[in-house]
Amino acid sequence: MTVITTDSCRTTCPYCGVGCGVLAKGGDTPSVAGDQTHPANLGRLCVKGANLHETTDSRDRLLAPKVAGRQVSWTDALGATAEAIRRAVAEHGPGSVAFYLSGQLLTEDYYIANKLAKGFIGTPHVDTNSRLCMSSAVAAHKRAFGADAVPGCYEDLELADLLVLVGSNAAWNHPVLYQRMKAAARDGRRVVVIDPRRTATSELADLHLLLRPGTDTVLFNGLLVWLADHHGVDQDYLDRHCDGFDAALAAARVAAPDLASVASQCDLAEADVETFYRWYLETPRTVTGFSQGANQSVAGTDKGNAIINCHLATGRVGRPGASPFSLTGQPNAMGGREVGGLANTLAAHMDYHNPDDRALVADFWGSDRVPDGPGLKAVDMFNAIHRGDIKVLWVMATNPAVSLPDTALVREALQRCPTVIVSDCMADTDTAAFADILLPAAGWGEKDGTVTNSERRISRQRRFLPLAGEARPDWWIMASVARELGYGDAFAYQRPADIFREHAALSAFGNEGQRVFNLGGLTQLDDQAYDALQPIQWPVLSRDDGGRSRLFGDGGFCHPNGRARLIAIDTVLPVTRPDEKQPLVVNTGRIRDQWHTMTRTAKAARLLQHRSEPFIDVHPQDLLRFGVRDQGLAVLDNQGQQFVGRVRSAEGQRPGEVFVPIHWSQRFTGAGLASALTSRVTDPLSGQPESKHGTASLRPFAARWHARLLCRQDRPRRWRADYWSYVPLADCDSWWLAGESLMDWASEADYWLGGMPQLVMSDPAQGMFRAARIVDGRLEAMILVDREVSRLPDLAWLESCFGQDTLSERDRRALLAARDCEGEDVGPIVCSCFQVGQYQIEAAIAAGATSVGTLGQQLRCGSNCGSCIPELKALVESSVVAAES
Ligand SMILES: Nc1nc2c(c(=O)[nH]1)N[C@H]1C(S)=C(S)[C@@H](COP(=O)(O)OP(=O)(O)OC[C@H]3O[C@@H](n4cnc5c(=O)[nH]c(N)nc54)[C@H](O)[C@@H]3O)O[C@H]1N2
Ligand SMILES: Nc1nc2c(c(=O)[nH]1)N[C@H]1C(S)=C(S)[C@@H](COP(=O)(O)OP(=O)(O)OC[C@H]3O[C@@H](n4cnc5c(=O)[nH]c(N)nc54)[C@H](O)[C@@H]3O)O[C@H]1N2
Ligand code: SF4
Ligand SMILES: [Mo]
Repeated sequence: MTVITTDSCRTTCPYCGVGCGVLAKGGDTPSVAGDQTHPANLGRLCVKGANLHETTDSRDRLLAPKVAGRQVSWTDALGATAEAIRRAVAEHGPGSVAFYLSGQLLTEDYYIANKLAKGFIGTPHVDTNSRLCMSSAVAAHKRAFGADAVPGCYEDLELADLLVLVGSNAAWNHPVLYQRMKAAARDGRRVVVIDPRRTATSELADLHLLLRPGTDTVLFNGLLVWLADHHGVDQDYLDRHCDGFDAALAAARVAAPDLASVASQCDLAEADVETFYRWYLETPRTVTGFSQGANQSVAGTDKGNAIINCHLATGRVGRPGASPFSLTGQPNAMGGREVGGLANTLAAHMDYHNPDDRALVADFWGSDRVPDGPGLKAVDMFNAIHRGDIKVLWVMATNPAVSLPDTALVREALQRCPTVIVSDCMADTDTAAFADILLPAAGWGEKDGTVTNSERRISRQRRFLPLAGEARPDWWIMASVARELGYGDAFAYQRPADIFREHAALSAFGNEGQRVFNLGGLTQLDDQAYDALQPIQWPVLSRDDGGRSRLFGDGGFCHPNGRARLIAIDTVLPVTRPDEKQPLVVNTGRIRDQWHTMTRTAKAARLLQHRSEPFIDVHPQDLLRFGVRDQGLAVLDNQGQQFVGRVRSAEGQRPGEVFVPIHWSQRFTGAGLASALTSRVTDPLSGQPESKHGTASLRPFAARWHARLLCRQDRPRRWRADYWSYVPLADCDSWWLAGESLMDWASEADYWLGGMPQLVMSDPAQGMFRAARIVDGRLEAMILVDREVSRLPDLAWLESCFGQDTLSERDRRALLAARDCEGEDVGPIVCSCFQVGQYQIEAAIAAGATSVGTLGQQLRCGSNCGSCIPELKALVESSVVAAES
């Protein structure tokens, strides 16, 4: 969409693990476009990537360090940070200091955090939000292959004749990779989606297995049994490369003896299970992609191994179009795993349980403080903080008050912790509210380093913007604190390239081939070569090594005997189970246009058009059962922790199960935290929480009134209302509001509008009230109240009135009608790129557009990033159904 001139910078998108290459330009009008030379995306970007330039201004940024709420100099902030750490170590030992890191740090930042904590402060308590994300996949890889290595690459998802997606809504969460999967459609290629709800990804499915949540191991154990009973096992491959097949099969026969048992345990039709098994049996080129529906479970590691077992039994590992494939979430989830960001690993894929590894790392760092054993995993770390065992917590590039399960306890822990240090690029996050020391981090475009994507590909993120305010790169902040603590010699880095070379050298140090993660060929990069580094897949063993797209194609696994292991899997079902008081299962996950806790994506107004409020997807049967209405508000309650959201009638849900988004924090809404509904239950091996399986009761929110409020951008964010949800727009701020008791609007209006209104319209019989405040001819604030939410107008036109310095007389007259009488109401925006609304699309369909392609030609919708194509398709299909019935 944006024309990029030659002076643009080649960098990488900071959102998902696809790791798309971006051409970015700074200056007065920043712009972005897809990098056609990057092998991950070949020029494509999804809607989040395409709107990156709208997130780089300084609004809402943390621009200076703060201690105890007061702005201070960097010297003081670094001093206070070092002093808190020094005191905790002296009084309570190094184990009283904890680091909670993130897969959104660059590898260089991550390396420094790990070196400072484990190597010099001497605390093992370094964990990361990857614990909530990929730790089950990590544990499964290690059990099966002996190392945390993804055997395949993106091309395999295209080459596969059978693509199985387990617990992945790739259409929304790995959109560019999904476009590649989709473009690979051909005769004979099949896709199976395994997910307890229908998603945008179902569009691609030849078969969708809407299984009972948490029963994936039964399904894959059943597959192993079926393969064994139908001559589907590659005995030669097993003999040459694998251990553990007999025990795995024996366990599978107990857990999933036959089709009937699998179908009943997973709540699937026997014929569908058989179809899936038959396709798997028949198709040598099979790839199984798995993501959070597998990982975020008390049996997350087992799910991964149950999937990998079937690939090992059929010899489908690391071969073109045949591999298990873990879809990683964050842009640098993989880099974090490489530097040892997880509490149970050391660094460069070395482990505590191997005494040689510990000695090697200590030797390389020249440190005698490397801890003896693993530290606390995220959920246990916050339990320890709550108990008072941790005195200093340093949170970096993650928002645990929102993303960890059981948010009430997490917030209490943050409250109790004597010193909380938060490094973030944004000022007002739910976690920052608990910070004693706030450190402003450089954001995307301002920082420089490397990230590793889902297919082990290392890419450069490059700087193309000046630092905002006093923000500094995370590595600089930590290296400066290290110097304050007296470790200057070990942290004398001048630039990220220095750190990268050291990280690469550690990966090769004492590595005689036993560690597959090896960047030996990159240890000699000079600064210029680092700047020019092209995307490359590890391992990279020598200077002229171009990297490796696949691993283990001919065996050569990383267990000491060089063989892979099949794992015996028993059935472990979700621990949090519905009962009479909390009869609904709560599934949680992502939406297309937002990134996690919205700190950055909500800055791009168009990314809030697709879903502007927290919502609850409810099956139509459950609407009746719980007395809630489509588009009405409802309350999910988990032992007093509540989630209030807009109900959406969803045929694609299984009855008895609801879905809520994870994105809304207390900064954006009064009570819309998914983590209020999930518990601290974790997988015993990986420590990953069961975030996909909470329980709750559901009741209608008895709204007596609904409202939209619009204000210029200098008003408070949070309101005195039973329900409020903040929706930043391009030219003003706005809110959804609702209340359970009636209001006297005439006397309340000045509270909402920040002063007395000049225009008022009121119809008490209809429960309607509208008022606008205009100062010196400029629209300042406006409120629109109605008894029925469906009667509230679309805000597009009103928003444009905030863009004017002086309202025209015509617009002033139309204000209370809330629409330009001559303009068109386009309906809810479906295509964010070209701002095409649902009514426009429906009108085009009614006028004869019968395909997504035609809609694209007529309205342009779906013709840029393609993220809305599943919805366009659904609109076309629903009109066909309507016409037929
Ligand atoms: N737009 C957007 N994209 C993102 C992100 C984002 O915030 N926004 N975040 C990124 C990150 S960090 C991650 S980790 C990835 C996550 O990517 P995904 O894993 O695709 O994301 P989720 O929506 O969390 O969950 C995927 C699916 O798991 C299903 N599921 C729930 N329970 C089960 C079960 O028991 N079995 C099975 N088979 N499926 C189940 C859910 O219904 C859901 O559709 O997305 C990345 N991409
Ligand atoms: N119920 C439920 N809970 C979940 C999940 C789920 O599916 N269901 N998914 C889990 C998963 S997979 C994940 S990955 C987590 C994600 O959850 P979080 O990591 O908590 O979410 P983010 O909003 O990505 O937090 C990143 C923070 O870092 C800041 N930031 C951005 N760039 C930088 C930088 O360069 N430096 C610094 N210092 N800060 C920066 C951002 O402003 C933001 O505050 O949530 C997990 N929680
Ligand atoms: S697919 Fe992921 S990496 Fe690519 S542009 Fe979208 S969010 Fe960024
Ligand atoms: Mo994640």
